[in-house]
Amino acid sequence: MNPATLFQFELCPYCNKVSAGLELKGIPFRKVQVNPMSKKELPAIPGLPEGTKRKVPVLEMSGKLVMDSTDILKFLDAEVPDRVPFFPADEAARAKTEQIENWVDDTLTFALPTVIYGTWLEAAKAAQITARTSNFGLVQNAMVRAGGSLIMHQVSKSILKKRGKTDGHAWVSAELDQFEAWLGEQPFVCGDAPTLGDVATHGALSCIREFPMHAELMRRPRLAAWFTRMDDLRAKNRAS
Ligand SMILES: N[C@@H](CCC(=O)N[C@@H](CS)C(=O)NCC(=O)O)C(=O)O
Repeated sequence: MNPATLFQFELCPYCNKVSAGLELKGIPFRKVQVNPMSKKELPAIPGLPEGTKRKVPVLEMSGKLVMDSTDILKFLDAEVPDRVPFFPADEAARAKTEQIENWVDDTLTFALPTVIYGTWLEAAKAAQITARTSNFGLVQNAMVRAGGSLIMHQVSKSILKKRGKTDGHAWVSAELDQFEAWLGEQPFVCGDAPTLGDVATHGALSCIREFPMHAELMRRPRLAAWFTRMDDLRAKNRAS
């Protein structure tokens, strides 16, 4: 199989959802870090109305360009249906796993930046990671290292305000309670095998690996066991 190309930002939860899907399916791929300011690496998407905001992730695979993390995961499942099917056959299980993916897109992806950029220390770390992984020139790199944490911290504050929250860690913690309730005592949210909801949640949560919230997550025994299970499966299936 020809390697796919994932155009992404390193700390983008939507992009990390796609990485999780590609790894579980065993699809070889390379990442192209997109410059968040110019987005010059992003390929032109045919048919995209002029003036549409260009976003990551974008996946190039089998001669096609696909955007939007949910559409990309559906596309991957159609391309490689037999390995780790994302959609269970049972209707109720399918509705549950889709509900969890919607929660990832509508809630978790907004809550996570508040524990990635929420405190000055977190924001400084996020700026370093962005500068390290993005395709910046020398001047931009220095600017992001210096000013990125200010902007990121502001982004976190504005998300909290918009969502009527005051404390990002408490918010993410409450969302993790919700995911634990969905998980129950099962290995994965719909039983013995991972489905879309596991892929999306594990992908999005991968963004906080280098941040203090990750340690909080790993202090929850059931969640930590699930997270490690998903990590192991991704490592086992990942195309070399
Ligand atoms: N619904 C889209 C949302 C993608 C999205 O919002 N991506 C953000 C990065 S996390 C983006 O590219 N924003 C444009 C920008 O930063 O200029 C998906 O699921 O892929």
